[in-house]
Amino acid sequence: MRYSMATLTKAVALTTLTLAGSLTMAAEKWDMPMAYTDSNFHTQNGKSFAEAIEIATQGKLDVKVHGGGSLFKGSEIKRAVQTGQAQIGERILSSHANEDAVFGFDSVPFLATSFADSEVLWKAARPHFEKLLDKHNLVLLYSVPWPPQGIYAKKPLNSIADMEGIKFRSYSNATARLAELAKAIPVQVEASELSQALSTGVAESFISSGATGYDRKVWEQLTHHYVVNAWLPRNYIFVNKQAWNELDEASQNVVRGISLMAEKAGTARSEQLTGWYLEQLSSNGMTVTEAGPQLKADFEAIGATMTAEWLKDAGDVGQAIIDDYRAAQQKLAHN
Ligand code: PCA
Repeated sequence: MRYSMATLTKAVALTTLTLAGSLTMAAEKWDMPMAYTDSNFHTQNGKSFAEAIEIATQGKLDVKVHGGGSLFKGSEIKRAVQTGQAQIGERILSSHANEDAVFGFDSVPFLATSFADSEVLWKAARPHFEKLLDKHNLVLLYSVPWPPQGIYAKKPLNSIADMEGIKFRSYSNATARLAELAKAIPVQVEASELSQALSTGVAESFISSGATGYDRKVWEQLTHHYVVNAWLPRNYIFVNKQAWNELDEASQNVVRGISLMAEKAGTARSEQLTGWYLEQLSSNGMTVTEAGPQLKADFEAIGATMTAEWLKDAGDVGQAIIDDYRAAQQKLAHN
């Protein structure tokens, strides 16, 4: 993990410097709906973020986290923040790819399969993504990746042919498309409703991280997890533009500084927990293994189709993100 103390120190300094200014503002309350369960690492990180803001502003900005889709369901959070029903929120970015394909830049199969590459891709995408969010009346604060995505099933999968006809839970356009290309049947289910969907037979397989397998104790219904490292989807934290503009500059700087720290800390936590989650799946009785050669080759073929489709749908902005990502990778390789 490239984790720069200097960046953190800069953020702390920025926060401290602006603290005095923030003390004069009127008390402000922000509701922060989050989609994933209270114990999930994203939600924990969001809670630390909210606490840090409260401390740094001495209670002048009070951010109240509502985890597990308790205030707004995952699928409603973005709209709630866009329309000002909530001031700030968190959601998985690729679930909005049905509004604009650019939201799916993190789910292009096998484009960025490690934390290091995910970081490079994020840096390349961020300026383009901020412009897109602006059109949706949102201001970006930070983003944290989930661990890499692998396949869960209740039988061994040796090739994609073994997925034909199975009910495959999706959480985004990309995951639904993957199901279709594998001749499985896509069913959209929120992470918070996954256990129920698995136990009632609404879904019997899905693609996700070890984090969600662990959070939802999927070993109660499923038997296999195949490590595929298809992509690292991101959650992002966004603020309603008006709510943001109503904050004085000093408080905006406090929030920006803490966002920087939350992104670093959340990303480090995600990476740190990746292996641990897989160990938990395994110690609870699941077979956790690398996808075999045929299954891997089949996923790569599906990935190539999905990449071509995404590039077409995401247009010039999508292409610019990929070009900037490739250029950044090349620069890193030459350093
Ligand atoms: N967990 C979330 C999104 C990606 C992930 O790893 C889910 O399965 O809904």
